[in-house]
Amino acid sequence: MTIQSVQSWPILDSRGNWTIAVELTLSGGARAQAQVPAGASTGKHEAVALPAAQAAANVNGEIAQALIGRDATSLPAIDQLLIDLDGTQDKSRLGANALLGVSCALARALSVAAGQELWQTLRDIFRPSRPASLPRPMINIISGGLHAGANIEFQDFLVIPNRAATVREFLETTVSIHRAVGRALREKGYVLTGVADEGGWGPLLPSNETAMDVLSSELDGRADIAIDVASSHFYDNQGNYQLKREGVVTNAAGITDLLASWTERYPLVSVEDALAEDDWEGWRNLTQRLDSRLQLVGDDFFTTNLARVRKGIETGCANAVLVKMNQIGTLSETFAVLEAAHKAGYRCVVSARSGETEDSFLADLATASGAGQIKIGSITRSERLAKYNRLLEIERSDQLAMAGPVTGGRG
Ligand code: 2PG
Ligand code: MG
Repeated sequence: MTIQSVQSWPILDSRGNWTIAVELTLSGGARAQAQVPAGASTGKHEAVALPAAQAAANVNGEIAQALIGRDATSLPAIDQLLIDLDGTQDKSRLGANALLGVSCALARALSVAAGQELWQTLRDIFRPSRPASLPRPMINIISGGLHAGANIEFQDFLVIPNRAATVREFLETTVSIHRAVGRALREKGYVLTGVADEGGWGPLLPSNETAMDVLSSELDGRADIAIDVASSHFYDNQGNYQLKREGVVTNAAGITDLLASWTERYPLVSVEDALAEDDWEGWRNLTQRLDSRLQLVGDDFFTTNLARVRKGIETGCANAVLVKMNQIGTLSETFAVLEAAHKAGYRCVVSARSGETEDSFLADLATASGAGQIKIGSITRSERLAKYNRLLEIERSDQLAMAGPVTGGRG
């Protein structure tokens, strides 16, 4: 079976920005598409996405030329060919978005050719050391930072429905909490202008702590809390974290103290990017202090980059990895990060971007890899629901266990 054609064209993402779709056809006639997302709070060490028109032109030109007629049966071999063809460390010549679109479209075409579910094909190709399972989600309820007009600095306030036993149950719980929080925000008189980039509320609040207060008051024991501090985006590169809305300037130790105090006051179990992307010393201290109490997730800190994840493991930084395919650019490299993290006892959270498409690929990726957790935004906006609804579909048709609750701390 060979690759017969590869084509790409610009499409719009959920923020109305241009991204790309890629369609790939195999010699047997199987054909499939993939769409590529884009971040707003991007990490400095992410692979480079080129403007959509340029990325599409690269797929239609140089990449198609290199792939047409090639054996399609080994996705890792095609990924390696793409990496070599690009030839840069950061995928800046052909574009990480161009490479990822091709990698994902090929995976899907192979699943069509095999008459399998996408998650089964991914599992068979990459054979992860953990069994496939439905991921437990962390679901956005209140947004701040770059996803909500910088109303407050911390970017995501999410719930983990730890008591739910099925996808349907965790969605029911979350819909009810999302509504209750919306009602509470209105009753308290906070300005609400619809939903933010990931479908959570983006209220004008006086402080980050207010978001924790409002969210925790509506949980009723049904869920725990996760946050994404996304701290690189309010860090001045000189040791200072600027909480402008509260008129406070603090440092790594100050943020660590704040989080430690929040573990005592709220059902907080997971914190992402508590500290800036290159503050390795701060991360080590944070991990020493809170490793047993919190899941400490690296997003901008790791950028799904194997070298950075390995360095984090060796130096005792963080205890979990946020996994975003477009931060690195191919499926093979994404699975390499998942494997390295799991082998070291680090947990993984498969994540969407704030600029998403209606592609549901992540639901299959999280299931196939046994990642255990997924972060794809809130329970409004169709680019989010495409993924939740795909999880419902997988749950309905396949006998898969749901990953266990997310506890604070390692283990
Ligand atoms: C994050 C993501 C998703 P973005 O920071 O985790 O919430 O945001 O895609 O803007 O980087
Ligand atoms: Mg993040």
